[in-house]
Amino acid sequence: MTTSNTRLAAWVNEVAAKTKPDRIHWCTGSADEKKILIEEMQLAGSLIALNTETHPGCYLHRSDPSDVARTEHLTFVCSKNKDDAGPNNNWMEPSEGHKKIDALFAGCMRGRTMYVIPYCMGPINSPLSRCGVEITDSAYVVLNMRIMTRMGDKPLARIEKEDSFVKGLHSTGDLSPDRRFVMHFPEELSIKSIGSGYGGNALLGKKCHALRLGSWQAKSEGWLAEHMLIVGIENPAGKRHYVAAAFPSACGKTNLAMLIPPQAYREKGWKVFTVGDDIAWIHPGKDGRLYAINPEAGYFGVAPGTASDTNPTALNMLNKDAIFTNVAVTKDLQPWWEGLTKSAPEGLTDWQGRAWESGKGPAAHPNSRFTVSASQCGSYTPEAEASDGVPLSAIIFGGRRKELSPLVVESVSWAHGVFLGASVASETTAAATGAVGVVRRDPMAMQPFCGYNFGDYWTHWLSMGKKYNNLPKIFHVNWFRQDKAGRFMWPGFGDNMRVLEWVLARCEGKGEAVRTPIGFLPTNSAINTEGTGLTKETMRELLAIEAPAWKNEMSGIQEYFSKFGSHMPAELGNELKRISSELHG
Ligand code: OXD
Ligand code: MN
Repeated sequence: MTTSNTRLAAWVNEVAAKTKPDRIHWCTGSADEKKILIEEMQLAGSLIALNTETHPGCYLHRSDPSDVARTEHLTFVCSKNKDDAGPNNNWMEPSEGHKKIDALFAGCMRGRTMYVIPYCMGPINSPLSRCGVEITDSAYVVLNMRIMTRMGDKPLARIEKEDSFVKGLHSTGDLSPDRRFVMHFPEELSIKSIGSGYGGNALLGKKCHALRLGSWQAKSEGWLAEHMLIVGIENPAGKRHYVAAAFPSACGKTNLAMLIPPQAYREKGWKVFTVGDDIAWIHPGKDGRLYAINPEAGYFGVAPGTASDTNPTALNMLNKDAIFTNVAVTKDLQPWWEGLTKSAPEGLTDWQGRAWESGKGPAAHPNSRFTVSASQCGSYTPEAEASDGVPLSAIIFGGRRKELSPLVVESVSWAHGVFLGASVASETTAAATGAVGVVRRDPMAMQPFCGYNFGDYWTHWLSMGKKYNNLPKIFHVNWFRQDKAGRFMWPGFGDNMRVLEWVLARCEGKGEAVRTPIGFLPTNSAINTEGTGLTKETMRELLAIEAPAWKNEMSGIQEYFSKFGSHMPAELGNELKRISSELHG
């Protein structure tokens, strides 16, 4: 197969001339293609079939041990002006970026197959969706893109019709971190990534296209590309609300997207529907509301901690046709990870293929993953295919913070909501290389993903408040508060429904709240804690505002904002001043 699109054909030829593959395969997305790729990978030892009785169609892939997470320090935005990338991105001048990375691509596919993957981010017929083509030498990438995007013949036909696509060039290279780069050229709508086979670095439709280039395009076209799950919640009266929520990587987006309400809520008729677990493309509608689509078609979720009590919906969708990366396996080849069962079964093989021994580190890598089609999710809703997206009632920002940040707070205005998003801070996780558990600023959970200057990004967010009059309400939540003994104070998971109930009540003009300097907080009895065993004292603590600690936080935010100099929108400075003065008052 080839293509009638001359730009695409020319680019594929140009890449082949540079990388020198032995053969070129245009991916169609067919079932036969999948079967052949799996067989080839099994022969090469890069895919291991799991237990066919308990996990039919499931496979394990083990990465190079130095290639198990996103590498933010090797990720660049190569815009013409450094200022456009902003202090939140690593920057390289575009011609220097091309030169550096092209030297690594020279001849890198010798002896390998070059796969050409046409893909579509978003429902195939939606005007809000965007297409791309990823060229890669990794069959693992092809199999994952097949699940995570609409891939093959249909996107190619759309590309040929529209003559518009993002160019993504990827090679695993020699997998050395010393020769690894992920570069974005936003003005050219192109991506080049070499030296890693890891999801966020290698499945270019996801973070590189849908977030970094997506956010750049969204700014110039008047929409938002966000690191957000999308969930539908139906109340007992049958009214369905959609909520988009941004949390940093590995902070429970998949769990919230697939939440199962507590039994008493289910009995009353509350229902939850999953639209997406990681990325939302949000467009203003004619009615002044914001509408979200999930550009992805599958989940690339964190395995550890996924269990029958934390996320039974996720666990149930992993019993067939899933790819597991860097998990452990049991004696009879079932996937296993920390948290799956109360204790580790005998005879585990760890994520590096070694016999596992207790006390010698985790059996599954802390950032081990599953890849599975969204349609296998028990709470999947066909609304995920709606071409205009789903209307948002609320936007929630959240971080992982042991202290300070209350369970939930509602913004007093759109500008204050943008401030709440811009001031998100969170403890780092294993989703990126580097230290874990360190508090860092992660505005809108987009620190690793915003493809341009955060100052301009916040200005763009603020502009929505000036243009549209039916916008969702904005909230901030923190599920991760700990007591002095280091125990989580809030039960989380399904019980987060209790907070969402208050959030949705507020969206309907109900729900009791008190105005504080940092926003509207639920009154002490506004959140239903029946059946949780939570004491009044714990709830009081979860909703308390400690003025000295908050003043300190405001100084930290001010210092952070000052990095963005003249790009910093005045409105956020005004919010900061207002809150600081109310805290002093
Ligand atoms: C992800 C991430 O893989 O955020 O979604 O790292
Ligand atoms: Mn993510």
